[in-house]
Amino acid sequence: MQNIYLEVRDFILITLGLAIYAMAYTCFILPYQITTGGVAGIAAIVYYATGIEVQVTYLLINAAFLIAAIKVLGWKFCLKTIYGVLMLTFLLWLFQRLIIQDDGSLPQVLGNESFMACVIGALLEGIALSFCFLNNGSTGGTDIIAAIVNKYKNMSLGVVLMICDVIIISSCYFVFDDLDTVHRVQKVVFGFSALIISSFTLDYVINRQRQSVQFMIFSRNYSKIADALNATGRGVTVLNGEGWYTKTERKVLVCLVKKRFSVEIFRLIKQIDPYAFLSMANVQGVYGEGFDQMKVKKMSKKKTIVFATNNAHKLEEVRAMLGEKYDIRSLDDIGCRSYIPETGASFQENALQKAQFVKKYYGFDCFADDSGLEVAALNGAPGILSARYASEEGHDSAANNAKLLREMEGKTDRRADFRTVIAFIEGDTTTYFEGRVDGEILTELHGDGGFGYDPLFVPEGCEQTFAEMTQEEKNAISHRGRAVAKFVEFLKSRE
Ligand code: ITT
Repeated sequence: MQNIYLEVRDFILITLGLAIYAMAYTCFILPYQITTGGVAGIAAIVYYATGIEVQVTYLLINAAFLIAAIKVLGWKFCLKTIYGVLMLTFLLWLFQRLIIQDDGSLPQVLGNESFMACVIGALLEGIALSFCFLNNGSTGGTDIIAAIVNKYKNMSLGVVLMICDVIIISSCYFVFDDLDTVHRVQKVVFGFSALIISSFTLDYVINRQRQSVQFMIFSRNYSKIADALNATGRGVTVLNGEGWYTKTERKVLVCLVKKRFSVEIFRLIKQIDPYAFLSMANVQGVYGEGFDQMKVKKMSKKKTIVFATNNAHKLEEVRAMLGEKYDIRSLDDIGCRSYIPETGASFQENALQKAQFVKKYYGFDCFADDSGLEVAALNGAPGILSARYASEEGHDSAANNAKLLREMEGKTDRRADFRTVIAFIEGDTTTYFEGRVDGEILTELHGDGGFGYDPLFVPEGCEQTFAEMTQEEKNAISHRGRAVAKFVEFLKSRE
């Protein structure tokens, strides 16, 4: 019931705001050929140039915006905007019918006082728009674009909209070709004046309505006052204090309310304790439940983590998986060109050795992986020797693949797996993450993507080798992809 009442109240106040807007626009803006910003400004320009009534252009442009908005945001979200657009279209039509003269022109109610018309029109527009916005309404236009963009991106449209307004208002210079340059410039100046006045009025009214105050209440009857404030739905905090002169314990109530409710608070306190001591201070902003939402973006400073690898392919794969949130630096990026020994007896030991090296000599939090191919028919070879399978210098993929094909000649059991172990050192703590993918070794090379043994390895359930897949396809199922996914989960769980 309360909700219905609030909705009906919103609609009534929005309608009132729209009526003031339509009246200001028809009586003070249009007859003096002033161009404001936004869709109303475009509609005005079309009207001055062609005589097409403003509500027609206004409705057509907004209908196009609304169709997009309904698709993206849904009906419910757009209901008040649809109402705003349709009602304003109707009211613009109505007010023009009410004052239109026999020759079809709109009367200049303030005679030759064009600038006065500009000031009054813009002031009333600002007040009217604040009525709409304060009651969750909208007049469509750029609000719709802002709502759509906001859904996907946390960006401020302010600058874009301001540029649009500047273009719209400036373009009225070209419409009045029967006027001399001075008068055309005057129209542009009036347009900007109107925009500035209405924006300032809008901000002023909205901020005044949102202005909050902080009461600090010192009273022996503090508990009764706190209960009474709570009973009106307001939050109260009790602070412990000490009266320095009397050396007695005092309780201080702190209560934040909208400024417009301050008289109500005074009354309530006076009824309970007429001798209460209290202060009221304007506060710049109040954020939290029942008040505004903080509109700052979270600091998005990326955390730097070093990936201890010399393998550019691996670096690229991992950056594709983690890069958005973390600044993944390579050994090259931190100036580490030393040979990092890998002398462990397992993937885990080797990964740890590499990560420890970076942590010890460069101080960065760091992760390293050790991966390799384990072929069942070769008793798990090449395993930790995967890079150096064909030669001691290592990393000769062609030679490694050729050797693997030779070793596998005539073997019917072609099962193999890739394994990755990641060691992550953060401060003093080391954590391991493991990933594995099973598959088969082919009898010939397929594909030229990926690296290492990719052209010979077909993962289980797939028909292509890793070398025939895109990087995303490989990352989604690969040993490293799986280990990194666990690593990402771990990083996320601590955010
Ligand atoms: P870093 O030690 O500098 O990180 P690396 O190339 O030696 O680079 P690994 O020790 O993790 O990397 O891997 C050893 C070898 O295993 C690697 O050179 C490849 O031949 C093979 N390998 C690892 N991951 C692979 C993958 O995703 N696809 C194909 N081959 C891979």
